[in-house]
Amino acid sequence: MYTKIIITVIILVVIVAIALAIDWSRLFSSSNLPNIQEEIEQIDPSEILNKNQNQNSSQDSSKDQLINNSNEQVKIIQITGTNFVFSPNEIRIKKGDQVRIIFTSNEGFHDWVIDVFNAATERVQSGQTTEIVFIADRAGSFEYYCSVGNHRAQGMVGTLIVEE
Ligand SMILES: [Cu+2]
Repeated sequence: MYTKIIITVIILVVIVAIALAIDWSRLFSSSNLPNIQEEIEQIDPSEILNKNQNQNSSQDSSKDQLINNSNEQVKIIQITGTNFVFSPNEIRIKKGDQVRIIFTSNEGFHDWVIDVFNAATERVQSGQTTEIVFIADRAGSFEYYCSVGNHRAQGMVGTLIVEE
């Protein structure tokens, strides 16, 4: 009677040991490595997305801070570009103004660049609009231009006048 119970227990222990051994071999077998890699790949894009979102939100908040910290008004200036003219080609603002350039291409591939304030929009195709914000912290008369191809040489320029 006792020997039967002992034999049964031994058999059960052996079965459990075999089951554990199979699980361990699965864990360390190379066949599971692709699954692990898939999990890593599935996680990484979302982490990157989150990082991008964080960067975007921090950029947005820094822009908001710029706007909030400035006592001057935000000057919203709409500019259009065609081949090869800016309209308007003269803009007057006050020193310290925060400037929001809203640039639309009505014809061709263009951008809006002003070196002295280190400001440049994206390059946009006809029908597209882009914008950029900067602070005009220097008085003077400065040229803005389109940096695409030879557009600047073809006269795609204008003057930003920053008054004291
Ligand atoms: Cu251009």
